[in-house]
Amino acid sequence: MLLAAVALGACAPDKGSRFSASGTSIGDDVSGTNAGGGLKPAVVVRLEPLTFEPADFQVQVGRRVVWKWAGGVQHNVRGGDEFKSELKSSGEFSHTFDKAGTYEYICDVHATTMKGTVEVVDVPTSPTSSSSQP
Ligand SMILES: [Cu+2]
Repeated sequence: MLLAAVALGACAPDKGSRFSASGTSIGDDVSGTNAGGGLKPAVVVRLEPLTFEPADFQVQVGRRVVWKWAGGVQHNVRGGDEFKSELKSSGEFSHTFDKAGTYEYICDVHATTMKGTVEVVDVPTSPTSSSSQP
């Protein structure tokens, strides 16, 4: 009994710390939280005069994407019914993707050249990491 408890006790924290050392940001985002407001964006997309850079990319569920106006040209960012920014020529807009899926977005002003796709993927969660914490 005692031996088993000691062995477990010695083993669990070690495992836990190795886990968090290798995947800190991922674990925090997913299990932690409600809103993730203070987190760094996972991706920053620049709005160049006629394109999004990068236009197509992948993020994990719960991560925030920021669009930054770079060229002094009026643009907006609209992803169907999911998110929509104002029409403006500077500043930024951000959106946090809470569900996995593929989200196409465009700039309404330059819809022929400014379009992209965000692929939101589930984060693999390790079954033991949350329950092994004291
Ligand atoms: Cu535009």
